Amino acid sequence: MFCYQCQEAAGGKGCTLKGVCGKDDQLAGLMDVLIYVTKGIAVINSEMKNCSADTSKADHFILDALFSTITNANFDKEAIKDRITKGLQLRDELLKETESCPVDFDEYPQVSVQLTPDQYESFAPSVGILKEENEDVRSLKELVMYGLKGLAAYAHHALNLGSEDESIYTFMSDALAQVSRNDNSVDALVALTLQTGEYGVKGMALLDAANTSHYGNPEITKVNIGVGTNPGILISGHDLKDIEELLAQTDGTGVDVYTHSEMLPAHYYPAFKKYKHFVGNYGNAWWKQKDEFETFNGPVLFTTNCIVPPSSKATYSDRIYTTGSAGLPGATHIADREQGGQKDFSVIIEHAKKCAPPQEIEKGEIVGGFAHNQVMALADKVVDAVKTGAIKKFVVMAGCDGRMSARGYYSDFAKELPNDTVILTAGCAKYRYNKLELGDIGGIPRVLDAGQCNDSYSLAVIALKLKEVFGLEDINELPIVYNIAWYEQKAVIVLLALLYLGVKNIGLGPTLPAFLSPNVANVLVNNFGIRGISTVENDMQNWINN
Ligand code: FS2
Ligand code: SF4
Repeated sequence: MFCYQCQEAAGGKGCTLKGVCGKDDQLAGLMDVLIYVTKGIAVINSEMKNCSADTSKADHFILDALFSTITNANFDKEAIKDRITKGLQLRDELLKETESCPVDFDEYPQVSVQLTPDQYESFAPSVGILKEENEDVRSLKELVMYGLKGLAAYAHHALNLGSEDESIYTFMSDALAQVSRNDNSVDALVALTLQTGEYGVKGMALLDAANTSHYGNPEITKVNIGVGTNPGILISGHDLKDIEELLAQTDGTGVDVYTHSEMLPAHYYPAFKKYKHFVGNYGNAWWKQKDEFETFNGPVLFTTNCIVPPSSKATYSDRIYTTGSAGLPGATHIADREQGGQKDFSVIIEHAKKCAPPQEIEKGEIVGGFAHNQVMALADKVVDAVKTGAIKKFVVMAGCDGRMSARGYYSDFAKELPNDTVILTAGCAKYRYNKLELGDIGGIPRVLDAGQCNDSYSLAVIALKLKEVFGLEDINELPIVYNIAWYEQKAVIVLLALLYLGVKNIGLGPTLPAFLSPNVANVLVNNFGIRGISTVENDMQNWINN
């Protein structure tokens, strides 16, 4: 196997024997085959769109296939094999349809590959990413692929809420087709990378509109981090449609619902506040789940990543459920909703009723809900604070958390920031500082949490609005410093989106991506000022106190 798509890539280079995430050689190979088959579908789909055909089945397949290969989303080999089989069937159906719209696919072996399930694993070594020999071309192709995976995740959540944007689907198929070719120049791939960022902005805007039109605009909310006395279900991941249905189905059952990790921002939406049994948030970022699921006592539902495969000694393995693109061997998978219907969470609810209530691991409240609409409602206060000098700088510390000890940097950085700075955050990165007592500036909390990683879009909207209010020409003239933590591929699309919006000098850590070749890293450094982190002391001096 060779995989270097996330921040934990072994030795800062790539996982070769087994993934640090827990993905083994067989699963990594199956995912390579799924990506290969998906590229074949995208090549055909890209052409079919020119023939005004109905491409929705292929569009939706592509979203799920890419999403299921994101780090920590799906560890279930059978589920990945099943997707390959369905992908090959879909590819054949699409090829039949092209008879009315003849196209030549000769240069794409992804379109003609013939495989039976017993051949999937042995075929994998012939389609791994190292098959692309040119290091820079490989780097750019994978940068685009990881951006597309992140975009697929966000478009998938929007689709679950009935929101779609044909231009995003067209771009995804075209981009997958482009990276499937052997004749790409570095310049063409650099252009494609920036275009991926453009569609990243569109994808996050689509999801933002879908979320807010269904559930209202996030508003300032205090979230309980203690526990109640009823048994509970812990819901993790990012999918708001899933939590909507779970909250409705648990209402009046005597089972409470708690959010975990990236689901915390569900509390900020007005639509979910009516539920008395929506008790609070349990635990911290994803990587602490091995301890926190033990003490939660009840079932855990993963709607997306980040799953950590339980160890053989874990007592909670039989309490894990997955749904959507998420998967874990041994866990019960909740089937997709039929069109117009709901998912059926009754098996989890019945399981919860037999469990003890969660054990308290902390007490108190955290505050969040500072997405663009809420921050704009406070705009006068914020602008005044900037004008009077009460706020000197905003520091965007969005992105992901992870288990690497070097990430202690982010807690220390937040603690060391001067009292006239405000942290703008989104994503699970926030758990490094959202429980610190950082106080407020004239009533504005010093940590403003916009929501999930996709709500980084909100931070961009806020920046663009501030640029307008202050009458600036360039977003980079704002007193905003970017110190972003990344882990998986959704952070890649967020980064590409920020680059597309013209944001320069982004600090990226705790390590730069292994998939950036030295030359590609140089392009990012020279054109966008991307910079790695060093020590808290140095970065404070160079980025904040300069
Ligand atoms: Fe955190 Fe994991 Fe949000 Fe990522 S819970 S690293 O999926 O997308 O952020
Ligand atoms: Fe390694 Fe990350 Fe790939 Fe897992 S997803 S195999 S940790 S690079």
